[in-house]
Amino acid sequence: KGVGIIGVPFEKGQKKYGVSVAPAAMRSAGLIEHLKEIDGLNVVDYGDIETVSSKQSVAVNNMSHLPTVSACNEQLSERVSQVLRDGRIAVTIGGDHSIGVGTVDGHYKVNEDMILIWVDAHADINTNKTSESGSVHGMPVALLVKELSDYWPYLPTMDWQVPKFSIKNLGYVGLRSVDKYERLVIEKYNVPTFAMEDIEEFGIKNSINHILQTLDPCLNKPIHVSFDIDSLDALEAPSTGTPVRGGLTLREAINLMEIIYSTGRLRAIDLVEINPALGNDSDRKRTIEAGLAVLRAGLGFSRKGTAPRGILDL
Ligand code: DIR
Ligand code: MN
Ligand code: MN
Ligand code: MN
Repeated sequence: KGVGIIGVPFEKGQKKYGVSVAPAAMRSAGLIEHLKEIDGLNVVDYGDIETVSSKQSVAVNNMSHLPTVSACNEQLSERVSQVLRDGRIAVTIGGDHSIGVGTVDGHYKVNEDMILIWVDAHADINTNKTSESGSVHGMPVALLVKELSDYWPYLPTMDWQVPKFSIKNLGYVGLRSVDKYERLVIEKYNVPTFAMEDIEEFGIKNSINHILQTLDPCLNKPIHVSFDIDSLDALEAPSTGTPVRGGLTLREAINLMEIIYSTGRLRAIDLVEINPALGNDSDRKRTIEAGLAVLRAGLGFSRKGTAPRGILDL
């Protein structure tokens, strides 16, 4: 059982300073050590993606920093593929959520039958025509899915990324801030979605099981979880760029990740939008701890404690 860690110190998919510091902050909070404490988990750090500001001056209407976002994701996609080909679970620490383009693209290249669980307060399925912010972190899902490719103009610098992933393999958990056209797309394609009101009704366990069952009735496909820390309630994870009240408790998020882990098919986790520059020390600490808890739950940490190696050792 192995995992490969990738850091992506990237923040050009949104407008606030600080989300690029998250990989360093997570590492100094003991990310690698904490994961190594999980029974039988072999952890390799694949380092950080080099993020450079692109010199290319292409401008696409209502899409900020596209060449820079594209350059980062092109490298990230390769790195994720490499980790997966090494037989490891790819754990990517963002960075803002625009890096979901690279992680999912990289995963799809290795596992074409993958399903994608997008855990977020937001649906991130705007195009440059529907976005009210022009920030690419609100657009990664729309860039990835082939069904929406006709809704985009030609995107210079993005030729490396051909959308092949089908929206039929996507599910949402935690939504509570969905833009008008995003809702239209979700309804048009009938994307299995457990927004907060649905989680209230069915509970987190039934919600995720229903999504897994719907996307993959035979229950044998590789799973990718793209986890935006703002899916958590703003009280649980205050240090994030677009916090929304009324979200998942950390207990629900841990349980969600435990359930997905227990399928034995979780192949990639993204943890994005932690912004250590926002809030005070206590906010920062709480948010990073929440992120660590989510990752550990997704990688097999048991809240019951570590199993003894052999009963006779006692
Ligand atoms: C909004 C906010 N829907 C947008 N999206 C965020 O900018 O498109 N995603 N914050 O994480
Ligand atoms: Mn997001
Ligand atoms: Mn979000
Ligand atoms: Mn966000």
